[in-house]
Amino acid sequence: MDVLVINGPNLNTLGTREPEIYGNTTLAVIEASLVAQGAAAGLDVDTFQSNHEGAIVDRLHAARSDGTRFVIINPGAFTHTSIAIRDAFAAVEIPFCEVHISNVHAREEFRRHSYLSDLAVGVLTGFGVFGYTMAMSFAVERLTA
Ligand code: CA2
Repeated sequence: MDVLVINGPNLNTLGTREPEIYGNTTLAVIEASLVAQGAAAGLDVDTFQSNHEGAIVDRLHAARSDGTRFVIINPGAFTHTSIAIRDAFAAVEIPFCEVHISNVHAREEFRRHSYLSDLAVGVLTGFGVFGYTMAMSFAVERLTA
């Protein structure tokens, strides 16, 4: 596929709790919308969610040989902890955009550091689930230009 959308831990429960922070859209709806947005531009989009760090590392390794040209990732809490996911991105050398639904800079101090941001093409944080749409628009622009 062309674009891989990865969501990390707990994001499978989107839309079911803490709607004041994360809204009430489910991950299934977000993923379907991104697949449609990519398809409208002639791009194949795959989606992946895991609560397990190693599974995300494995999926990134697989992306190296499955044709993935761009990754959109909301790493969830692994943003702030995972050198392993950082190292996987560095190894596969696939450009990526980091997305956060909430504004991580307006929350606890520990959310202000990301192990991924300096490797990312760009970071979208605080735009709600619209951040995923914005990231996909960027991917379409980049891959179809
Ligand atoms: O704002 C974001 O998108 C985050 O990546 C979400 C992570 C958090 O650890 C990051 O600091 C910022 C947490 C995801 C938790 O997912 C939930 C889903 C539904 C309800 C509650 C949490």
